[in-house]
Amino acid sequence: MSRFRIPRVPATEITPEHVWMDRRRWLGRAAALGALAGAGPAAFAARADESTGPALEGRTNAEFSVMEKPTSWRDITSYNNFYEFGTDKGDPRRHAGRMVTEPWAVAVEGEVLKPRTFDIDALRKLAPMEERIYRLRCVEAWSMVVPWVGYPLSELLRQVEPTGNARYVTFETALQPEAMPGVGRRIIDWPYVEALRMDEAMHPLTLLVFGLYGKVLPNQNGAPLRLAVPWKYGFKSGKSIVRIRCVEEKPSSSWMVAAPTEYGFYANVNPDVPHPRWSQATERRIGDHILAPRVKTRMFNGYGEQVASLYAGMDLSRDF
Ligand SMILES: Nc1nc2c(c(=O)[nH]1)N[C@H]1C(S)=C(S)[C@@H](COP(=O)(O)O)O[C@H]1N2
Ligand SMILES: [Mo]
Repeated sequence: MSRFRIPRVPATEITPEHVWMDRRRWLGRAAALGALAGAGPAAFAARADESTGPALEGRTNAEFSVMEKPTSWRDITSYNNFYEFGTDKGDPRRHAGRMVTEPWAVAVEGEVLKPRTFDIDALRKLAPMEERIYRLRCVEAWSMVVPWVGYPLSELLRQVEPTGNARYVTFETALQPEAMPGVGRRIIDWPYVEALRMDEAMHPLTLLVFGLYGKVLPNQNGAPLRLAVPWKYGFKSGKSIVRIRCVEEKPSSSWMVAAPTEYGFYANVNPDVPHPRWSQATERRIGDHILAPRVKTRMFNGYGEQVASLYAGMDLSRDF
């Protein structure tokens, strides 16, 4: 394959900031070289990997970003879950290009004083541009470190002024059957819906994400906007969101409806509470050598200091 590849270093290695910055510059050069690499399907694929949208630059958020080496662009954009496009990890990259992301609007409604439909450009400009890169861990049975570009969801919610009855927030994602080969299969009840408790939704680590690696999000990662909730399992972070609703009653999510004994409302990363069909005590770092030892998963994915207080007094084996 003539497609460029980011050199792989063990992901467990802690990389100092300046090395990471150098690597980003290198990435930019590699992308430019890839674009010059000439004709042929491989060259086309390399360009398809890079978002065609405008750059989304920003500075790294020092408060929340981790120092671990980010997963490569290639791995972040080719090993995905986005069941609307199929259940294989490679399906989203193969098929998501057909999703129409322009124009795009997001309705923010329900128990709010000022319901409003936001155009995607208005949303991109809603919050200050400073410190918008959040390099965060995300975990499932596998894990990555992703340099997301976005801002806290609370910035958007504040604009619509949730009422005192707003105790939960639901996120409904796009349904474009003509572009989504996966929705013909009733694996889950489309559209994909997820939800958070209001205090979780207002937490500064709950991000509305528009880009990664300084680029507009590729479709397979949830263009044009998605959630990132780094202390929860990946499925809580809905991709390609079209509706955000503040509600009073505890909502169900697509996964809770599909398999209630397997997926709870909270889905906090918790090495001590196994999924009914597998242990969640360890994770495989995407990009690590296939024989590299699995990494111990940390409570709240390592964000306990920031979020544990949200769950004080709760039994997390029952409220899983
Ligand atoms: N709309 C939608 N959002 C979704 C999903 C999906 O199937 N559809 N999958 C979820 C799951 S199971 C995971 S693990 C993450 C994966 O995000 P990533 O591919 O960017 O790593 O997206 C979540 N958001
Ligand atoms: Mo997932």
